[in-house]
Amino acid sequence: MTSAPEAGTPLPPGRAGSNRILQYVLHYRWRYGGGMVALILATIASLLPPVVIQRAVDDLRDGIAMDSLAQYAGLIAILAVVEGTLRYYSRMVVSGTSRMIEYRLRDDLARHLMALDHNYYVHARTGDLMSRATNDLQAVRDVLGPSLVDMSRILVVGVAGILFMLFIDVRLTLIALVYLPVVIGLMSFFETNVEHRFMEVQEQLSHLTDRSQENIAGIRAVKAYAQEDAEIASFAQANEEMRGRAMRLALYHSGLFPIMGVLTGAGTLLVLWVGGHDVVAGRMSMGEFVAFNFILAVLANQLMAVGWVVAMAQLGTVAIRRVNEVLRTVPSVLDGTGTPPPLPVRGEVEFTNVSVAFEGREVLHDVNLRIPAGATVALVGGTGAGKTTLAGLLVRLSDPTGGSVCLDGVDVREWPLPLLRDSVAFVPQEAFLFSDSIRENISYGRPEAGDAEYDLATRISRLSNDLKDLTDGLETTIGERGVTLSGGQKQRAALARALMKQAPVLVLDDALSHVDTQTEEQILEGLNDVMAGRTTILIAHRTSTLRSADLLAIIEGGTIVERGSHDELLAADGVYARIYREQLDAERRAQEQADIDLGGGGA
Ligand code: DGT
Ligand code: MG
Repeated sequence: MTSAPEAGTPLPPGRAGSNRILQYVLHYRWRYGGGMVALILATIASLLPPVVIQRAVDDLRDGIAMDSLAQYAGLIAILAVVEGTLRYYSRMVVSGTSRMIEYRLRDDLARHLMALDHNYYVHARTGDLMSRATNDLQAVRDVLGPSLVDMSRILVVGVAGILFMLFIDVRLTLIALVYLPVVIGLMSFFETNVEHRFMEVQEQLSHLTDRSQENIAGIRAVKAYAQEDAEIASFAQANEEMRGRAMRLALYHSGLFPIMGVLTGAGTLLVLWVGGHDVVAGRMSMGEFVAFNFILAVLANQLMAVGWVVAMAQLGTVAIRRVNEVLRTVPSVLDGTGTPPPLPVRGEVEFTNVSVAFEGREVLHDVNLRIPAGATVALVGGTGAGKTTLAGLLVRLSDPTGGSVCLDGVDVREWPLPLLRDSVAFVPQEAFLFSDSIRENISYGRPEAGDAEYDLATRISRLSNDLKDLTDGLETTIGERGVTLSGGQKQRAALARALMKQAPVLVLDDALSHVDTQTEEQILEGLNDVMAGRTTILIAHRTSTLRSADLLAIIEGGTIVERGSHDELLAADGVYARIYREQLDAERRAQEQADIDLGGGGA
């Protein structure tokens, strides 16, 4: 059998077609087995008192001594204690196991969500994932715990009860169960309906979670556009839809229970009538009649719960499917299995005939670029040109659809992912900070860093100037996603974080766009020192930033159309020269406008 991996050991991410939940159930088969045995014994213990009562009643008719009556009573009491203990044990074991499975699944889900790549999150919705990781996981636990116990109990009581009844009187048993076919028909009707309704409820819940999450995360945009009322109205509408769906589910969910009550009640009535006649006619003893009714009552009690349990099982099935859907997604970026590259990493980067397409649309094609170890290369191009996409290939945010990307002569797809990502410090276009202290944020991934490293990173990123103004310096907590910092501060914190890694390759994806020109120049100057001998890929729009690069690669129409140093490209008088002149013009006009404004204000 496939043994489930211990929580804490990395799982092979989502083998397609594997059913993680079933694997766990099989893994705990002995615990489940123990619980089931206890359950069966408890059930038998619960069905024995009627037999004792049968004897007692028959003995009573024949006239017995008080002390043998006390013996019967004592026996029933002992049976009750045995049953209770066994039932407690089985419920404890099975519920406990379901919680263990829940814990492992939660662990797996978290691990899997970390393993899934950029592409997955382009399509996934946060709220939906949150809903699956919480509500659905709970439903899975319930079905593998309490619901499983209930289902098994009903099954065992059903089979054992019917056997007991058959043993007493076959004809009466058939009469008592005349309604069973109706029950089975009803069950299948409710089953499909509950499943559909529950699916609808969970989908709407995902949608609601998603909306709340977006509204809270995007509260600034909501307020800036005065959309509070509109958002509230649209949320209310979604919530109303949720209520409607939940009510429809409740209709089916609770419907079977009372119907079962009526049916079992009718069965009991028939038995009383027919059985009563049998006793009067002497075809059945009084004891048998009492015992039969007793068992029937136990059975009816259990059957009434069938509706409830069927519904629960249905909910569980849907939830299992939704959790498995996430677990089964195979990440498209998998750890390389080739021979590891030689260490230490030098930082030579080479793009060969690289093309990238998103959903059939080609964004980059036939890109060739070699960056010698230690060089600084700038990627230049209009917005949407594919600069981020190209740089992202190096850390495998996605993989190229054609061609190859090599670091130190080894295809990045062959690299072990952790080593690859340790070797390349990537400062993304949108700085992301966690709601933690600045220290925790910049030491992200390097918790063991010492003071000297913090000093260097904050000095080069010029974050040190801001730290003086912050109440607690490095220990200042910066709110969710760094809301208490300015755009430029966030970018510099992200830069400091990347510098802490001291990786052989640094990628700055428009990482200084919110920093003023003067500070930017200071940062680049400082970077020159720390990056000596290391490779830097610089993406920027300002030509003042770009001119320091050894090589500029101009991307247009999905490929590199020009390359060379700043001076060479100006001399060539091509695309770069045009961009440069346009920027100079714009700056000059801005300056003139400022002079006019100043002059006008002074007059
Ligand atoms: P920027 O940052 O505005 O200066 O532009 P670039 O040059 O960094 O552009 P980039 O690489 O982010 O995007 C190039 C094109 O590819 C653009 O049309 C958007 C598209 N694209 C980028 N990432 C994805 C993705 O994950 N999925 C899809 N479907 N399209 C993407
Ligand atoms: Mg970009």
